[in-house]
Amino acid sequence: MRLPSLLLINDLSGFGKVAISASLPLLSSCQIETSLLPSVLLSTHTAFPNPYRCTLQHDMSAILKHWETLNLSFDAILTGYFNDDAQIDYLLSHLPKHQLLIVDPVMADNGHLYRGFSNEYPMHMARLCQKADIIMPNLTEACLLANRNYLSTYTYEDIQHLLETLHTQLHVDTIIITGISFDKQSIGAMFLHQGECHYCSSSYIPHHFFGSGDMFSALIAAFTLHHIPLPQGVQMALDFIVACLHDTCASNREITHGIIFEKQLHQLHHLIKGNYYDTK
Ligand code: PXL
Repeated sequence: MRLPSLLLINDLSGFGKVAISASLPLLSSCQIETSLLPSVLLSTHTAFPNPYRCTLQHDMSAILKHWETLNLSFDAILTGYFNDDAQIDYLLSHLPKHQLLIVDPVMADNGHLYRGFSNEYPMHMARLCQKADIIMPNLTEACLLANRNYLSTYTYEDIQHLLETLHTQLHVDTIIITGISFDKQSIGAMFLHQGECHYCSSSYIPHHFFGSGDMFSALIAAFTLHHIPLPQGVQMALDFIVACLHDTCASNREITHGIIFEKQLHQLHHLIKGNYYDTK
């Protein structure tokens, strides 16, 4: 019995629990055998002032070169945060063998590109998305990928139209837009999958939680690899994250220090083991 294998390409932020440090514990708890290709080394995520930052572009090419000699392949590759345009371009032509490419186009939030990215970065990210089977932008990233202005207010039909535009422009089968809220109490994800639009939501907790998107993409990747139907997987991912956000708020420590997911990891073990574990 083989566990599903996944290559996680994301940054390594020492403090603040984003990217690899938010995704890896979840993937392991979901019984996904995870390999790592770090894109950037940072002291903290970029919401802290002046983080130490070291691009691992040179290391990345050396690692991929070595892996070529081992003829490695993965059931899925999940990508997140990159250093710059050039790193995306490099990966586009050097991705190891895989069945499924899942892209979380981490680059922006609340209508703004993250610090340090060029104005051309979304165009490079769009090229990577064109190769993907699943993409999961937040609303800001979805607007940037579609090359349109940020939607500060929207209706269900606006998001449906945005999903269809992205589907036509990028030729991606499954598009999940996160951070969608139609009322004050709930927030969730709207997605286009097998030609149909769906919306799933959970309680809205009014704070900005760094790493929540990384947790979401890790869970969707894991649930997909375990053949859990997407509408069910999206709801499970949202509910799991909300439970972690409650733990984080209850702890009374700084929210920028990261989401407290540790207390809930056992839930993932039960979700996978109890219901959906693929024994092929
Ligand atoms: O969670 C997304 C993310 C990943 N990596 C770095 C970040 C952020 C969000 O701020 O700063 C370095």
